[in-house]
Amino acid sequence: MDLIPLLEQHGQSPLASALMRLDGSARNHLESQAASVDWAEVTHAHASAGPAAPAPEIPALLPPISSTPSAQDAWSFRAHGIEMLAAGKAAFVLMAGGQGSRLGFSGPKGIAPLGFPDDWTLFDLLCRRLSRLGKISGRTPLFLVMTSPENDASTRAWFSARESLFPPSGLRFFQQGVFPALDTNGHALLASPESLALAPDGNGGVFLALERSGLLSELEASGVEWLHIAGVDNALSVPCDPVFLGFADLSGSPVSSKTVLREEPTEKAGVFRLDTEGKPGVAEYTEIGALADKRAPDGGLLFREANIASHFVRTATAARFAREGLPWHLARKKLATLDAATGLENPDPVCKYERFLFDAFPLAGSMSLLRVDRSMEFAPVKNADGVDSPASALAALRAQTAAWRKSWIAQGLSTDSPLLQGELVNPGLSLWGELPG
Ligand code: UD2
Repeated sequence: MDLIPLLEQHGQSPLASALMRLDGSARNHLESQAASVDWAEVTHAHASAGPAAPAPEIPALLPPISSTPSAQDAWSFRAHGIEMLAAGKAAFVLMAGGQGSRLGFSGPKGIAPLGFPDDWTLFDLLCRRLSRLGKISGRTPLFLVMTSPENDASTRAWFSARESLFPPSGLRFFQQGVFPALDTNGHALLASPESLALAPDGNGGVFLALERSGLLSELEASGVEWLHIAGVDNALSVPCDPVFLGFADLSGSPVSSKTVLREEPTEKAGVFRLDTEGKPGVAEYTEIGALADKRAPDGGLLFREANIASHFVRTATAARFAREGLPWHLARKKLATLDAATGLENPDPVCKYERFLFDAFPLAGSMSLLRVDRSMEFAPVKNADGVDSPASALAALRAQTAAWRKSWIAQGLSTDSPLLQGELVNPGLSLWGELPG
């Protein structure tokens, strides 16, 4: 079917009229963008999640159980995880398509200047920790970076300028999908007279993007059984953490997530929950509603397993998730856009549609939750200052270094050791406070 009638059929007459106002290369550009969009999916997203969509009824939900392994169990999980890393059975997938805009930084969050010692960025921390893991296990896990069209070039450029930090042979880049930004009537908006307003489709795009890039087949062919899929924001993130890998592999479930104890009802983190059929999932903080404050008999929050965006998913399960159409979630964002009908500036917040990767979890049947120590494992960088800021993340890194140094001195480390100098222990020297050796 020709493009114009197709657009008309899907209620996109304003875009059709915008096209008819153009000719030459401008028309070709807008036409090729419009032809690449699944307009039936756009109609579905706006109808199911848009401003006029019926509020999704919150099903009856129950709190899940998480595991907090003893030190002994953690060691055995770690030993099993290191064996798996040595055999190349796990890879690290970094969700890095989001921009550092809330930090006031216009580039990829992974390279945003944070005021850390030696100008370490979030990417620096991850590269050093992966290299340390390679030293411990004898094999550095493959490092896959999901970018978005807006930050792909600058992300790749950062890594290619630092080959000594992380070898290009161990890196793969892949782009997530984009989705049209709409006005409240569901009409596609323009970024310029000849281009659509397109935004990254949320971290739920990770499975389809892995498959479309061919990387899922490469991973399966090379014997990778587990994917550690994690957000870029967390300054304490240990990629392919062997304790987590061992725990996931021995859990018997195809999906495993790390959690921290949720004590603040207003914390901006999703909460793990079970539905009445026992299916696991996450209620995002933007949609949690009255569940946020519910209390258990012990006085603590009933839903106390906070999602820290760190998940192990079996590779075969990720391939299955890629074929599932995950639900859409609406975010209202201020975005410079033009009304397609008039070509004039759109003054209102746009309707941006995102998919969340944890919406695939109910399809897993079962999942296991590993409750970890927030002070050692979770310090996200989201805001320019205050809560979840570079300053709070640096404070967490300093506290972690202080705790490690205390245990090293107690183990007899000589006081003039380089490990006891400087502001922070180099993240490439110790992952869980083990003495480098
Ligand atoms: C995320 C989690 C939330 C909690 C919180 C903890 C989701 C949907 N929500 O909230 O439950 O764990 O983190 O800090 O996971 N990203 C992309 N592409 C996109 C959008 C996001 O790669 O299109 C990445 C982004 O770079 C980040 C991660 O996904 O690494 C989560 O970012 P977010 O902004 O989607 O979610 P957030 O931080 O509000």
